[in-house]
Parts: sequence; structure tokens; C-alpha cells
Amino acid sequence: PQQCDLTGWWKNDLGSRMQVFKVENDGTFSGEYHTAVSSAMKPIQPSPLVGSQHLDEDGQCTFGFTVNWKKFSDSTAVFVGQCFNGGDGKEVLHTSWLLREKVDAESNDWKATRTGRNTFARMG
Ligand code: B9F
Repeated sequence: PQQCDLTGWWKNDLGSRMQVFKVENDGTFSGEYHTAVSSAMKPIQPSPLVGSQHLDEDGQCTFGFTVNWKKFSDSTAVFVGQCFNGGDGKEVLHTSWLLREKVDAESNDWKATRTGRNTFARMG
């Protein structure tokens, strides 16, 4: 589609899935993130996400969202990205993320942030 509405299910290159419940008229949205990977001691659980997207009509909107892994970890991740329509017309999201781990002391702040990239495709 020309539009870029993040509503629905997406899956990334790690096998993680996310569901965006509904994008509001002002571009804000909420959803649930099901990560396929974790190195927490506790079992993985679906985690709430909140975000905001531009509502440009060219189908190439930028967006950002925050995931709070509160059910199994005290860390937080933020993603920023952009929607594209690939050569085959399928929607893809190219994102970059920062993952903040809780550290026990300010002297460990230097090692608290991981970064990476993920590509999401629409499911179903
Ligand atoms: O594994 C992470 C974690 C945080 C504190 C202990 C474990 C939580 C899940 C993060 C999932 C990331 C990946 N999944 C995905 O789809 S978010 C970005 C990636 N994209 C030990 C300390 C910090 C990390 C590991 Fe932990």
C-alpha cells in the first residue's frame, strides 16, 4: 500500500514478533512485543510497547517506539525506523535499536547500552 499504517503483526530477522494494536489519528500507537531472543534468567514474556509514527501518504513514514521488558527484565529498548515498499511491493520496516540494561552502579554505565538493527516484514 502507498500508506504506511503500522497496525498489525510484524516479524523480524531474529524471529521476534510484534503486534501494533491501533494507530491513532495523531500517529501514536501501542502494542505488544514478543522477542524471540533474550539472555534474561526469567522466561520470555510479551512486553508492552508504545510509539509514534508520521502519517505521510507516500508509504515511507518514520517511526519510533519503546519496549518495556518489565515482566522478565528491568531493561528498556527503543527502536527507530522507516517503512518501505520493497521491490516486490511488500512492506518492510528497517529499524535501529538501543537496549539499555540496568546496571548496579554508575561506574558500570559505560557498558549498559547495546545497539543493533532489525528488519521487519508484515505477517500473514
Ligand atoms: O535479553 C534482554 C535482556 C535484558 C536484560 C537481561 C536480558 C531482553 C530482551 C531484549 C530483546 C532484544 C532483541 N530482540 C529483538 O527482536 S531488543 C533488540 C533485539 N531485537 C543481557 C543484558 C541486556 C541484554 C542481555 Fe539483557
